[in-house]
Amino acid sequence: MASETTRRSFLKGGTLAAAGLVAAGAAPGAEGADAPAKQPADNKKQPHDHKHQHDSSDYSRKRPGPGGPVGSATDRGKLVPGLRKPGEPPVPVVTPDLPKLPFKMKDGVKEFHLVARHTRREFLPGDWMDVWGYNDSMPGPTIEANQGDRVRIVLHNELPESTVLHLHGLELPNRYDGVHGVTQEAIRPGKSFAYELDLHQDGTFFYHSHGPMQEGLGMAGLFIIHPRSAYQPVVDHDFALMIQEWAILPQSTVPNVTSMEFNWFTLNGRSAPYTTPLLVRLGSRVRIRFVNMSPIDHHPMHLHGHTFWVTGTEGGRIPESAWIPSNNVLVGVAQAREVEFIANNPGDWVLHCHMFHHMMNHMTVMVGPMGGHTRGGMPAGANAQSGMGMTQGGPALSRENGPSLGRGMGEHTSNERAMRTGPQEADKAGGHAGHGGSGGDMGGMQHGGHEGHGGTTGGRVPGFPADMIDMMGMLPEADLKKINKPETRGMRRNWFAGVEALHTIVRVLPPDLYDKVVSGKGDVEPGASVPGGGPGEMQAAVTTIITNGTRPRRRLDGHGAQVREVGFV
Ligand SMILES: [Cu+2]
Repeated sequence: MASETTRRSFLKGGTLAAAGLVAAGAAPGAEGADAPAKQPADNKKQPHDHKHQHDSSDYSRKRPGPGGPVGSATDRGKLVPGLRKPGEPPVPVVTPDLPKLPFKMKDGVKEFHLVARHTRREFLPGDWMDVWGYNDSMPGPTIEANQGDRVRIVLHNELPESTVLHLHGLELPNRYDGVHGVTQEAIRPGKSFAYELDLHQDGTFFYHSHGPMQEGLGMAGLFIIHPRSAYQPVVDHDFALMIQEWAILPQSTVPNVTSMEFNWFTLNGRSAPYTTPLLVRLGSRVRIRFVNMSPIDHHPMHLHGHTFWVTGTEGGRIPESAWIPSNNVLVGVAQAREVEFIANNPGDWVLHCHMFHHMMNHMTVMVGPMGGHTRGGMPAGANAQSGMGMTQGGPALSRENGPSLGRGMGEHTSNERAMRTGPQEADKAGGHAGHGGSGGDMGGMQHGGHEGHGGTTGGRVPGFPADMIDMMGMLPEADLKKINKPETRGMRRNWFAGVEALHTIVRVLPPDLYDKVVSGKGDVEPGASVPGGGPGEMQAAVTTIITNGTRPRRRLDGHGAQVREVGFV
């Protein structure tokens, strides 16, 4: 078997020919087990690091495949390099939806300036939240530097209160550690402080205020330090995502930083479907770095359609022998995780936190069986004692304890709701029951082809309504314009129906399509990036408006809680 031979020759240390083949980025030739082992003329120019110049010919770059046996270099693509040449410097990191912090060289020092102040961030189209950040960005702009750099980071405080800047994970002089009292005086409003250090580390770091409530308002940013020479095997794409969670009550735009329950979730300051997809060329090696700046929750980040290797933590690179294959990496609070994989499965693949509550925007009234019109609901609100989980009597889900233990923010827990969920006249299967329903009716929910079909009254099915995922058909025109960015060209028309909150999409695009999407040139049909998936339907009869109560057009229930408006267009 050709592949066996290849594998054996690789396990013996590989051949120079194989090294040259891979190093030259000869992806087409490297495809398939029977690829001819051409020897490029310039293989002598390649670096002497033979350890990673693997023969990847038994690992497919264009379709999913198992690769070599467990423990081998091509096992699930473990050490299969990207298409870049190994001698090139590390590929710059891409932080979707976030700017990079510029610097100026001053006497051999890279000088960065961070201005701490209030800013506003558009979590979803039209949903501007009042947060604190740096340089009018939240998270702050990404600091990108190289191992060996000397950097000076000057913090200018334009907040109405003192702050400090902590450079998280860096081994720096104690006086620059950014802990008020312990290592320095707090930086008063209007004042500045310069932090200066040599970067001997490399990896995924971040910076943040060391005031917990300031962190909770968003004062954090990514700090990526590239190694002197690129990690092997080389990657072609390097992304970084900061995860945050928020408690923002209806009709408010200011995060409640004392809450311990969260209804908004963001990646680089945006909620899906407003998160910008990660564009990846088919066959390339991809790194994704996660940083979790949530106050309380861990986030199991899950990628569809691929198996990745966990290659780094907040402490830096993990030795290859300790890499773990997975499709789901748990990112704990204030932890960083780096994963790498060969993007060999073409399509639009969601990348998301797998905690179900983190896959929804603002826990709307329509979500979950509690919202069913056949249920009485639970009284809103409770005191802090029961909210903290100290039960005073009865089980956790009793009428008294349930609101705090289950939905402590008090929203959508009232039994005095103005808007009911679920079909009101579901036995009119096939018709447009409930059209224009007033008051408590969830006017306009379509049956027949959608939820509650087959003549069944949804309310008779325990658990209904759970999510009504078929409802997410259409967004208002203005929101659509913001969500459909150049990076979404060629996706199915209603791609946004399936992603909320901690979601983004990794688009693994064949080279021609990748070039078109990246350049913005050339025609791209809807659905072009989902092989055989069709162009996607817009459900013209149903519109779902994602609301959070911050915009005037929103409809409120009896307690001002946010709802989704659903109706015919
Ligand atoms: Cu999560």
